[in-house]
Amino acid sequence: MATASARDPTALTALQAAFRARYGAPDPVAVIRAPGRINLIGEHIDYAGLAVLPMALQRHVALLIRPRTDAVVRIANLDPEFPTRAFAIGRDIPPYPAGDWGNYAKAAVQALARTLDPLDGFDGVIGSSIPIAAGLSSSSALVVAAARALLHVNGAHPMPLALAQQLAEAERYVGTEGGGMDQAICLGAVAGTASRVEFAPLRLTPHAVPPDWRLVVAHSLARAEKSGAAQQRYNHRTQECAAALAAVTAHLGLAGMSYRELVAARPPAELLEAGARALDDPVRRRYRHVITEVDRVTRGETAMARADLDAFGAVLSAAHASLREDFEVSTAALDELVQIATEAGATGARLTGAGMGGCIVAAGRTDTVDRMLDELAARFYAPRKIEGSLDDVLFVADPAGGASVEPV
Ligand code: NG1
Repeated sequence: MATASARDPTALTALQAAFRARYGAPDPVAVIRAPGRINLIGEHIDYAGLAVLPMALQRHVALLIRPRTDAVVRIANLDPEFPTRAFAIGRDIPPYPAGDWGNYAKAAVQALARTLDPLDGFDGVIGSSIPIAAGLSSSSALVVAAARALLHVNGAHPMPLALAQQLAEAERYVGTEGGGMDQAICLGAVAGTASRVEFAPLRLTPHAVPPDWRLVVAHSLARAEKSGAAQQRYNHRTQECAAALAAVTAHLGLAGMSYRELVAARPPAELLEAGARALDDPVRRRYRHVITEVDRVTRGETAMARADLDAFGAVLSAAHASLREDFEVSTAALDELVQIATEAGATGARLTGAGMGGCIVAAGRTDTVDRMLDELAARFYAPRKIEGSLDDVLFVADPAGGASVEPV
């Protein structure tokens, strides 16, 4: 994973200097790096147990650590927005108030303490290059980094996919009824690829991202905080999808089936017809998004395997329309970004992650990417005020590998 400029908060030198200033001797022993991700296709269906196609990012969380000899975890954050957090390891850790960043570390630590008790803690300094609350999975990267840190100082080495499954459960500590995509790709990604992620049992199948494809990430400048209204809206969508499943399976005489069993049992046209009969609006549209997104995941994967960027882009754009009209998780700014990217030569674009703010991903090629970046900069960002640099909100995604631990 690259650690670029001097102001990069994931650069080892920046973390080491902060560590020394904060804690003094002895020196830290290891750095954990956990990537963010873009989801290429398969949005709002992981929590229905349906397959998705995310890709890990070069943007990541870096956590520099040294072991402690007691059961305390202490983490200082290079970002002054997030004050230092210290707490005792235990099987029932009381959470900080909703929205506190320390809850993501507590989520990981509590889950591991329930299976690996007793554990020693660590002192850590954390930095992140993942835009926060942007649909790029900064939260799961933090959960994964805290977990890998605790495991490292205690000499435990679980298999990545078993850990991913455990951490998907663990992250619900913060109140989000999330699926398991983010933890899976953060731990299981292979550099240069996107992965089809399947659930129960968790399985990752990497697909090479064609080398001339360029995936542009553009931030709408609105945070989708999962601690307030966005969390309620997200959880409400998961409940709507569950209610749709119950009604449609009952209507078809297939009560008790999961979404995965249902889509294997009946063709999409029949499932859509059943939804139209059994459901009322807006649950009918939520369900229609889920059923049509399953087909888009298959088409997206096929397009990637054939290096057919036009077909891939068409899938992204169709997914955005579905997320906007049927799932209702887009915003005016996300729609504008999609429109600008498409007019600037992207073969397709869509919001990525949970939506309601956050980012889009737009598909282009080596010969179109500069125009996409230029037009997004001129038409979307130039008229607005950006905190930090343009590169923080507009960048090309490199397909990165999964979380790592390196001695320092
Ligand atoms: P974001 O908000 O992009 O980090 C969330 C969920 C995913 C998935 C997507 C929507 C968590 C940790 N992540 O991701 O599991 O459901 O929304 O596809 O809850």
